[in-house]
Amino acid sequence: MLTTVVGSYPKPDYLRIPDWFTDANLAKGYKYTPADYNEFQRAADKEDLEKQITRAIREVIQEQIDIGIDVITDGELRRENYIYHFCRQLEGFSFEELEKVTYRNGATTGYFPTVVSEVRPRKDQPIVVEEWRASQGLTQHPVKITIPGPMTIIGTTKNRFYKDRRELSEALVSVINREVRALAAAGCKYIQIDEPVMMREPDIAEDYGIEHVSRCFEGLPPEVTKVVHACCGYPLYLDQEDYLKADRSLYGRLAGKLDSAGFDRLSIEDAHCPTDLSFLSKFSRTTVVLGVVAIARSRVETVEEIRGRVREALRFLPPHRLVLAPDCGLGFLSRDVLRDKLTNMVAAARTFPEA
Ligand code: MET
Repeated sequence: MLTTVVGSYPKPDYLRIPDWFTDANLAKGYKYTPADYNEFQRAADKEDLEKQITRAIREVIQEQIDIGIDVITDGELRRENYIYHFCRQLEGFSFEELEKVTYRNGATTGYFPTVVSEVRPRKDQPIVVEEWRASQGLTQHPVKITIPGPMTIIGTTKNRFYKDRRELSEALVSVINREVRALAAAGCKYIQIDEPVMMREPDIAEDYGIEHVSRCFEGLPPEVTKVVHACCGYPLYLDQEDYLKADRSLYGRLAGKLDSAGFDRLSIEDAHCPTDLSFLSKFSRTTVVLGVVAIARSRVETVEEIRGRVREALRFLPPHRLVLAPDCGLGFLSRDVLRDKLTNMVAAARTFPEA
């Protein structure tokens, strides 16, 4: 059975890019905002930073290969987070005019970048293609790239320009689709759109959100694997148990629409809070990437425990349509813990023969 990761890795100590995981880990006192990153960007020695990024990416790529992960990423190591890194490179988003926002029923406050003019690529340049090419240049192993989806971008920014969120979503679809086509033309074989906000806004997901994600992938050749990631949300720090996850029963509600949207793989979480997996039988064509290790809990899942969840999933899905992964990005975990978790995940996967 195949394995993959969802994207992010913790940054090593020598790579001092501020991100919301560092915040989460060091935190309690220091609050990450995009403004901190603005400062960092202004002060950074770009050449030095690029060398550190390359070193760090080389290390995480090698680590995933050594562990035996089939579809690897570059750990998103050059990114402050999986959303803003993309938006910063677009015209239309302001990272200087931030707006204070309270969300998740008042549980979280953040400073959101604002949309202040038409959203389009700056200087007509692709955004993540160079980033992917640099990472892919370090290995023969295919590297998956991740891009935030329209609902997720809208969920962590403030629209001050477009008439409504649907119009902004349309603009984002066309930017993302250009990007996705450019990645395919450059030879990228695994493209993942991160769209966890679908799980927080199921009505919009059903109305047009899922359709917009499928339009982001329009025009791709069949050899490119289209992945959508939809977890139930990051906490603020490791081992936080009381955070407000999206409702997992929504997987069942959205399954039919997601299954007919044309995605090759749908990445969902299960490890943090295992529930009834019978909704998996609603997927008749999509491969499910099942989260079998929790990313915000330091306890390492055993091989037997993971095998148990896989056996349960196999009651509802054939083995060739099941891939194992962590619930989400790995940025909260220490390198030792995440290595142990991924090693157990791969060991469990190898006990299930491919169909
Ligand atoms: N690719 C992103 C990551 O690995 C997905 C985040 S979804 C909350 O962090």
